[in-house]
Amino acid sequence: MSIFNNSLFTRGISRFCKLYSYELPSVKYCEKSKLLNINNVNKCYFSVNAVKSPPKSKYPRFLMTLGIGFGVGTIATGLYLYNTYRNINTAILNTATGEEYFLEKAPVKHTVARSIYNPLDKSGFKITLYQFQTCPFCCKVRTFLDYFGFSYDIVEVNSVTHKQTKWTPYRKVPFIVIEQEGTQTVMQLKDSSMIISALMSFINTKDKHLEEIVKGFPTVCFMNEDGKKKTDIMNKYSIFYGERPPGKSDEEILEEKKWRKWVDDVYVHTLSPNVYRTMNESFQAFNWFSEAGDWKEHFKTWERLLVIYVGSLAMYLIGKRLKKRHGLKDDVRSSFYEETNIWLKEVKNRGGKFFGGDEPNLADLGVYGVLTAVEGCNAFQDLLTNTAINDWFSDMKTVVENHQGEKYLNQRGSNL
Ligand SMILES: N[C@@H](CCC(=O)N[C@@H](CS)C(=O)NCC(=O)O)C(=O)O
Repeated sequence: MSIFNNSLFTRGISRFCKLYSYELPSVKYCEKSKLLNINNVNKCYFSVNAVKSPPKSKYPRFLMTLGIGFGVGTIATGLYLYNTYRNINTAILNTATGEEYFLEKAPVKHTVARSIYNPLDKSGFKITLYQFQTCPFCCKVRTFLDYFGFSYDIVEVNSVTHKQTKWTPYRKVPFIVIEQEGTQTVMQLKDSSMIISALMSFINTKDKHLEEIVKGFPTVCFMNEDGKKKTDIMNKYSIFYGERPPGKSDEEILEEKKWRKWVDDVYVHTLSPNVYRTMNESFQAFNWFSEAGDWKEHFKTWERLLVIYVGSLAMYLIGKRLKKRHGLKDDVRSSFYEETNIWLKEVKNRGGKFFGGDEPNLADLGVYGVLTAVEGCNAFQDLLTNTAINDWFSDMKTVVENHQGEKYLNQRGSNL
């Protein structure tokens, strides 16, 4: 996106300069009397060769360049100030009603990288997950879908060309497209936590259709502390329980929500600086991503190599910035272990196998999901050696891979 913007910007500037280096000299070469004569102005403009050129001097060119620089600077500053002023003074009117999740028609079909089918899924949904195989947010959504036994197709998005997502203005993954068997309804659910909350609410409420549920998650616009407009999704960590007793105390509901948010706001940010800690580890991680994501299958060779080489260098550098931004220690591994231990202590305090008790809840699925994104990296091997995560992690793997939550989806039945 930024490359595209930069090239547009550069093209704009070069056109601007071309325009002026042509027009300004043509005016300059005109005799004063001709310039004053309205009838002669056009003639003068379009017949540069007909007018005798005065001897060239470097100073007017220098002054002209200075003038252009000054003009461009003034315009840029003006636009910046205008934008800042507009941001601060434009009232934010949130009219979102959840209608933004509905598409007029199903998007063009792209190659399905993998299909997961579970005969116990009676929802009638045809779900397509658009993802990067090793993006932690995508791994979180896959973990949720697998645990509850949803059937779904996977479209692997090309992270260089984004060819598969050109039809939508949403610039991130994961998102899912849901078509409903026997109806024209097509929905696009965006953001990993919103997707999980909406589908969990669907499982929990027999009397509500997904079409109504998504309206409880409107996308809202707000201003952050720096005066920048941002968007977020309301209630994205909230689950609707309908009339069915949730079988959980209020405290458990709040704790689950709090730790799901911790996964997105804290835990996930310990991953990148660890995975891309050194140039070597970064390169090794990208090679693993290529293997796990079957990039040979989905990308052209040059695209795959470009992503591996440029990506590993870029992420190594970005990893350093992320370390600062998210307040990780210089020894990034120790931050990774510390946060993991905080989580394991919470699990232990609850006394069960999982944070959710005998069965995992959405916080368990969140932590496990994002960790699977780095399972093949050195950082994860170090985590296994230096913390006691192994037991919880392998218990989670068993329940997710065996779709142990499928009974809940099966009991919920069809959306219709
Ligand atoms: N809050 C979003 C974050 C998603 C996100 O940041 N995805 C990254 C990939 S891990 C992305 O799509 N970045 C844009 C890009 O790579 O083009 C979610 O939970 O789904």
